[in-house]
Amino acid sequence: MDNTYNSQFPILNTEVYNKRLVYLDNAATTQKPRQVIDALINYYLTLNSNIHRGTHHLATLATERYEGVRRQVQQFINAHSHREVVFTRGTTESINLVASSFGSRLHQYDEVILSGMEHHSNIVPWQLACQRVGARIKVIPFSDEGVLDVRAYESLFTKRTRIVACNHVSNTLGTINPVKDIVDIAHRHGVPVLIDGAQAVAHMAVDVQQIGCDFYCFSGHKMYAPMGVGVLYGREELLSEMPPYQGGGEMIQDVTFERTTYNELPFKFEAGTPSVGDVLGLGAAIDFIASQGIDNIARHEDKLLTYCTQRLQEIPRLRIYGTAPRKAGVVSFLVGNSHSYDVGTLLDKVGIAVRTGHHCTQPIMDRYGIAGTVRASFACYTTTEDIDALVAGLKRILPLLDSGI
Ligand code: C6P
Repeated sequence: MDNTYNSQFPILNTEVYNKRLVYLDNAATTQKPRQVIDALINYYLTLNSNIHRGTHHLATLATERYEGVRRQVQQFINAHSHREVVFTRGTTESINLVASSFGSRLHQYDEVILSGMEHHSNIVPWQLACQRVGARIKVIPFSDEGVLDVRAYESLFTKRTRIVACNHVSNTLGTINPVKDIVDIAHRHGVPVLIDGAQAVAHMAVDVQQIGCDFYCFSGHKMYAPMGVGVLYGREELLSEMPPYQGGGEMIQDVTFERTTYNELPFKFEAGTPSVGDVLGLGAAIDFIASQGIDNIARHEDKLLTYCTQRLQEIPRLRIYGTAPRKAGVVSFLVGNSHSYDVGTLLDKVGIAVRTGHHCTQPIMDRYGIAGTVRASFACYTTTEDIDALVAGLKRILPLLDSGI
């Protein structure tokens, strides 16, 4: 991996406050390569039309391309069928779809198991579903290092457990969770599992059949694609049984004022005009990842993680949150008693973009008794120079932090 990326990712040449931008906020969103931006522009320049509806040339072409990306996604995550790939607006919508549709089966006293390190997107939709019927949420605890307690997890199952939802990679701690084990244990109890893969798909090979999960959710914008598109993978058998999430155009077969029958999968879950251009951008992003090789990206980011973790030891009173043995390229930390926001604001002044705060994971913050962390997160174009810049930046701002500014 080298800085030829600067020509592929035009935004990486940006200067902030007359300094080279060091972009270390990739868990929030990755930057977009030129081929993704081109796919989006070309769609609006040459293809723009509504899909599945028209018989005209443009509509037919756009439909073919859109459905082509569905098959690309199918291959990308090794789904059994393209009918198992539903386009959504992002991870949040994918999880809400399942919590609302599959969640309509929940009854009073039923139980949903969530890990203690979930993003709010994988907590609140389940709370809403549980609150509607008087079901309840049980939480898998995790250690100080940020490792899920699998034994405690096993002990949470009862006859009333209806679903397990857990992330593949924690956006705050970086932990790579043992998703296959989580699924195997749940399946032994006859319980389906949703995996939130928002922080995984751009960083490691994902094979939904190998994991064995029932649902897998991710966002395009965290994998070099445009914002506004995401994916819900669902096992065909489950998706077939589930009621629609939203009603509207294209999700129907026949409509009268008395009753409606629904379209086949996956269209039953894609009501209304989709973000066609963004979906084509997602296809270009999958091509981009394939051109780099997902295993090369994973190796590169793993080296960066080791390097970053080592170099951060040079900063006095710096504590890393999340030290699991299996981690992705996410490093959360605090320096002394400084507020994460102060560190992030000062780093910004030297050109370094990190995220600060609770990262939409307040229960993790409560677990450690802190308000937030500073988070550096990597992508394929991140370099050791970027990490050197982070360390140099931290050294530079330390006196300001010490003086309480
Ligand atoms: N995490 C972060 O800075 P959406 O917003 O729908 O694309 O993704 C939601 C989401 C769900 N699960 C996980 C594990 C996530 O990390 C995110 C998004 C961003 O960490 C923005 S809060």
